[in-house]
Amino acid sequence: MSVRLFFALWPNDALREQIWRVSRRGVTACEGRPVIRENLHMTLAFLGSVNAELLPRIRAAAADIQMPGFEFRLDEMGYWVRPRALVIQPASFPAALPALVQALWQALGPLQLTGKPGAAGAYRPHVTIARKAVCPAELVLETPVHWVVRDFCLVSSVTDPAGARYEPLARYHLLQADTQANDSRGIGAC
Ligand code: 2AM
Repeated sequence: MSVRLFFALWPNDALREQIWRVSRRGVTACEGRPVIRENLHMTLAFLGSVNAELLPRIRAAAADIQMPGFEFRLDEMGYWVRPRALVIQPASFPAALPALVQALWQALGPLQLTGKPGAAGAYRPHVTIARKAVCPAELVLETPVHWVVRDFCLVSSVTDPAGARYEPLARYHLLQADTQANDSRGIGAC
C-alpha cells in the first residue's frame, strides 16, 4: 500500500483563521478553485507516493532533526502563472526555513525516496490559497500574517471525489530557547 506524504508547516486554528480571512479578497478577485480552510498549510518537502512500510523510518528521520524555531511574515499575495496558483508568501524569510527543508531532505536521503528536493535555492515558501486560478494583474495582501514556527508536521494527502484531504500524522517540535532537544517527548499528535 502506498501513501501520499509531505512535510509542512501546519497552522494552529487561530493562524489558519487569519490566513483564511486575509486571503478572501484575493480569492474572490480570481476565478479558480479555492483551497478549503482545513487544507491551508506551507509545504516544506513533498515526498509523493511512498510505500507505507517506510512510514516508521520517515517518522524516525524527522524526529532526529534538531533545528531552531523561527518566525516570518506572510506579506505578499502572488499569482504563479505556470501552476496557475494563487498564493500568499513571505517577501523575505530567515535562513532557518530553507535550512529546515534541507535538513529534512538530508535526513530522508538514506530512504532513497523518489520525491526530490528542488534545485538548490529553489525552495519558494508559500501557502496556496486557490488552484486553477485566473487572476487580475493587481493583487494585494492588505494585512500581513505573522507566523511563529515552533513545529512542523508529517501530513498524508488523500484524494476524495470532493478533492484532496490532508491529514496531519505527527508533529515535530523545533528547538526553542528553553528546549534542550527534539527527543521523543518532542513529538506530538497533530
Ligand atoms: P502547492 O501548494 O504548491 O500545490 C500537498 O499536495 C502539498 O504538496 C501542496 O502544498 C503542494 O504544493 C505540494 N505538492 C504537490 N505536488 C508537488 C510536487 N510535485 N512537487 C512539490 N510540491 C508538491
